[in-house]
Amino acid sequence: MKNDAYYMKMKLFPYFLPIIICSYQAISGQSCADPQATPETQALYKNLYQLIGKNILFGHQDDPCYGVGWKYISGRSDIRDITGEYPALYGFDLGRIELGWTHNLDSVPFEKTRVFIQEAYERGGVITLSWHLNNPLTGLTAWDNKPGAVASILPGGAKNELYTVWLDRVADFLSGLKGKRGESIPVILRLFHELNGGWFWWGKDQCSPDEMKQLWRYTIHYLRNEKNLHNLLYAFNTDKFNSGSEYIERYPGDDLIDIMGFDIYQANALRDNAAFINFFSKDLNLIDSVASSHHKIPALTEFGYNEVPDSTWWTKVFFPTVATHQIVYALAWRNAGKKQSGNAEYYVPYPGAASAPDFKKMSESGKILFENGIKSKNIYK
Ligand code: BMA
Repeated sequence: MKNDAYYMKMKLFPYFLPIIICSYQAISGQSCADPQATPETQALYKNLYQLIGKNILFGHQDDPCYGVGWKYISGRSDIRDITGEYPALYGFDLGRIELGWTHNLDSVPFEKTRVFIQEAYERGGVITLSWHLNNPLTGLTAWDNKPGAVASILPGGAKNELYTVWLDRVADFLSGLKGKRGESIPVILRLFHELNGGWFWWGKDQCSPDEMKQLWRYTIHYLRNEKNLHNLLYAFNTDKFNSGSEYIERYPGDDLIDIMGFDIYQANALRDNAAFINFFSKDLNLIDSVASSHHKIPALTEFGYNEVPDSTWWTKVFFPTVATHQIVYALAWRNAGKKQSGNAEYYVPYPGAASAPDFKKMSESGKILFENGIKSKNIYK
């Protein structure tokens, strides 16, 4: 028999419902780390979270800027030339914005980046930004890996003031990203990438795990609270890694991070398809479980096989490996084309490239999303 207490509970249920839903969202990872995130940013997070295990957004660095054999041709994109569609995700880099330069380390003008971001957003695409910032201690490039730079920009350090000026310049750019209704365009900010490697000044041999965590906390706190930026999701990403404990060693905390990813390239010791698949699968398994235990979104934040010398690489190596995992996006690195050194650098095919037909075939799988697929997801609503 149902007693009075039962009926009382049923009466109060509607009042408790919002509390129940909010706690469920926090536990299930359905809300992003910034409690003040703009509605579009929250929607992006929630919708990406829903895609876990279902779809993978295909991304490309600098996609509308240039490709193999062309630069700044309106409407052009190597991905679009092959598939008829732009990618679903667009990567750009802020390196040198900190110096007040008008163009980045790869000569892309920031004014063009801003316009490309707006156009990508209007097409329903997702934007991620990396930042190859110079070494604040020496003034040399991001690859100047002498130790001490991280410590120098923390509060109390000799370069802390300089670093805040650099963050102000980043914040100016980010706050200028507006959609047609004047809303801020959401951006996935991928800071201090490949931090378990030793090649950048923020790398593992250049600072302690604690210093790195402090830098993350300081940076996000500054952008969120001092600069009032609430259109950002933050991506934490290592290079390829050997274990869950290596991955998490420099992770700053669930209250700061939204996306957990890693970068991997088919090169050097992993040049062979079998060796690459083996390592790649192992890291995908690890990222699946680490992201799921932290209720975060898993991603492949950079990948590539330079010049894609295997004509069936997309359907025989890349697709079967990623398709059985949880990552929601995969960002192929830039199609720099022929460089002055005579070497070429490109990670997605262009018309006439050996792997172009195979890439087109993969694009028709339905699992990997490009422009049309992402548009239909209404990711900002
Ligand atoms: C590297 C190469 C460089 C480039 C840098 C930053 O991997 O593509 O040519 O300057 O990324 O984009």
